[in-house]
Amino acid sequence: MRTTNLTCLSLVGLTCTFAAFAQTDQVSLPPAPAGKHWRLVWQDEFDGAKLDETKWNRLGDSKRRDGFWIKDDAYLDGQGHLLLRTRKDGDRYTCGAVDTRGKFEHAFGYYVARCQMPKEPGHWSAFWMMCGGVSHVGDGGRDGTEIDIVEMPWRDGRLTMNLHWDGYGPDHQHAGTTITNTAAIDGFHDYGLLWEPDRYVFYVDGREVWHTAAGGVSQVPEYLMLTNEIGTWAGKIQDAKLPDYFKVDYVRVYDLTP
Ligand SMILES: [Ca+2]
Repeated sequence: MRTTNLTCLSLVGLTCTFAAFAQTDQVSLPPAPAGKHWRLVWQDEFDGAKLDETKWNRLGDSKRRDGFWIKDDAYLDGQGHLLLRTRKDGDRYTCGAVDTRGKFEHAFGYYVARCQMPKEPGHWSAFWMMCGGVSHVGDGGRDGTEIDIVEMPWRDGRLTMNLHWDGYGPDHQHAGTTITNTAAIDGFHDYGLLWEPDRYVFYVDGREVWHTAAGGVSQVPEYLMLTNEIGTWAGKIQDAKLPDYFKVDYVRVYDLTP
């Protein structure tokens, strides 16, 4: 984000406030259907010194997989980013997570987060959506689907996008894909979801990587989640040089309007 702002400043000499607004318009969005256009309906640029808790809940302090979600591990760096930190705290490993449950819940539209993934093994980052209906068995995923816009448990450029519905017990249903994008190992990248009433389309840096109608497509509002989690899916946390960070530059949500 800072790079973009500097570019805007150097090119047109405008204020930071205007540069940030101009950047909002520079997000690459999926093509809008004829007669419609995208409207920004919710965003957090993570500017300022403190996380806006009118938008986000910091999760914890609670056990989560092989570690703990700790509120103090979710904070702003003062340079326009949300940091979800993973660290060793005595004998335990802790990390940060936030969601918008009860604060922003939405169905359909385009959702994008610009993220820099962690480097070290044993923990993974995700940008995803969730609702209570995920646990309802029956009606496929129409009554709620866990939508994993991106998860990166590996450090070789593999990314995975997943859907889960009808609970997490014997009736659990799943669809997913794994892609390789070695560019994702370094720097910030955009992870997007176009959620239409009859399909989902997943994007990395504005490029479609998967589309599906698995589960019949959720028809209910869902909240956003940005999480880091500790577990062996991502390798051995004991081998990690900590602290390590999942950085998020912004989250933006767009709706189609006439
Ligand atoms: Ca269901």
